[in-house]
Amino acid sequence: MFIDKVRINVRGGNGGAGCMSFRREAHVPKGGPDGGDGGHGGNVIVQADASVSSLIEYRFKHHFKAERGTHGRGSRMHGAQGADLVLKVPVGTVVREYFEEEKETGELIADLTHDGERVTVARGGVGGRGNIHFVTSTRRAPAFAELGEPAQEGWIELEMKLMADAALVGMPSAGKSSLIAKMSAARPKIADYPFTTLVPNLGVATSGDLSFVVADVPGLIEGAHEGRGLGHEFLRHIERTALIVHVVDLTGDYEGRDPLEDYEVINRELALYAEELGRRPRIVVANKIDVPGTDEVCAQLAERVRADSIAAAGGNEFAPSPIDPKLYRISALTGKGVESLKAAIATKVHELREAARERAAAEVQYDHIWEHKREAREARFFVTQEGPGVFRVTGTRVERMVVQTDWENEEAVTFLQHRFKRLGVDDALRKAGALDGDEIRIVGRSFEYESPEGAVDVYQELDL
Ligand SMILES: Nc1nc2c(ncn2[C@@H]2O[C@H](COP(=O)(O)OP(=O)(O)OP(=O)(O)O)[C@@H](O)[C@H]2O)c(=O)[nH]1
Ligand SMILES: [Mg+2]
Repeated sequence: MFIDKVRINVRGGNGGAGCMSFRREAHVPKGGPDGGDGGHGGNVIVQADASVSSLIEYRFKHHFKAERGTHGRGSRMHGAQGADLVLKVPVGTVVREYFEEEKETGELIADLTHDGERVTVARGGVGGRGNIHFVTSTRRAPAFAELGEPAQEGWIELEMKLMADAALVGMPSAGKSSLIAKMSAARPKIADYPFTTLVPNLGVATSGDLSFVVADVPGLIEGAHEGRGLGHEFLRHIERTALIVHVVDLTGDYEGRDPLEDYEVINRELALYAEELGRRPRIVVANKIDVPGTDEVCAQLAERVRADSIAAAGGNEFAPSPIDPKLYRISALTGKGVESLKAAIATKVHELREAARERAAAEVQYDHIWEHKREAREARFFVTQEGPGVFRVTGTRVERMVVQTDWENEEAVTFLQHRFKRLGVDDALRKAGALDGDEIRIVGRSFEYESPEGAVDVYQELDL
């Protein structure tokens, strides 16, 4: 079918460790620090690519990892950066957070609707800084360096959604499948009973040197927005198409239905499903003009479309309107009028695509938004009391700092204490009621708490 969904685990590359080293030269007895930085780990990036048509690649392989950064070395030599891992997905892929343990989908990370659009889903770890960075007026020979930062890791959900440029919508038996068959190489089933089409058909139509993807959606009926008929699920797909091509059956399906009434019903259903769908750019098509006796109703429909177009432009006849003022008269059976309809759709689709591309370039910066959200979340930390005199501090950034510290090295630990103080961890502990001598746990480490003015001493490594 048209929805394809996979869940994968992504992990950036860890940062390389910074180096602790001192210059050694024959004639210099004790050289200054010269330990280089570790290289940054690579990121995992999801990128929309027009040449990829499915998520099949992610069906069987679920773990993806970018390259790690290498360690820094002496003589100020920096480690190499790990390469990014770019996962290519079809245009129209929605990327979300996924929580594997809870089996729950989280926030939207990105909706990749354009070729080349990308988002970083797991950042590589920053390389640890070498000891040359930790020189201060009082610390001339820092005998420590930072370890590399562990990379981000997590599950994401990729969902591919049907991406057609134009969707043919209308009542059952309006001739939507007949029309897609005339416009493209698609060969859907065509029959004189309603709901012949059960799943959308896709076709590629070409007009001059422009081409577009058109979808033939199952017929909509009154109440479709609340689940009547088959239309509801497919209204969801229409949400993603730039242009709606509304096909009206001039014969009222030989059932004596009023085509004008049909036209209103479909407009209403679209608007009720999503207000925004009611304002989506639209082209109206009158089908079955080959059937005698349809001229009058066709003229009435043309008048209605013109009026709706003006209304949609805010009552100004000369302003651009999302509804094409022209009614396209065709016969999907004989092919009459189909070429000029195709040309109109192609032109409109290309206009809309250009506009969307500009919009995407101007405003949609998923990386920015997502990064920001994630950073805010990671900067948070929490203090919980685990028992009498025992507190635990949790939070991504705080925990990462602990992991990045070389615990064998006293200077490195002192440096960590300064960072904690700056972040407000000490204050938060005091507010939570920690007293001198209490035990503070962070990831697998344990500290003795001393009031913020004093120092925090490490006294043991917990075996958790
Ligand atoms: N005379 C005439 N008949 C048409 C025309 N277009 C379609 N039909 C007939 O109308 C009936 C329905 O056509 P389909 O193309 O299956 O209609 P549909 O809109 O796809 O219908 P559903 O899939 O059921 O929603 C068939 O018998 C077609 O042959 C036309 O332009 N003129
Ligand atoms: Mg059909």
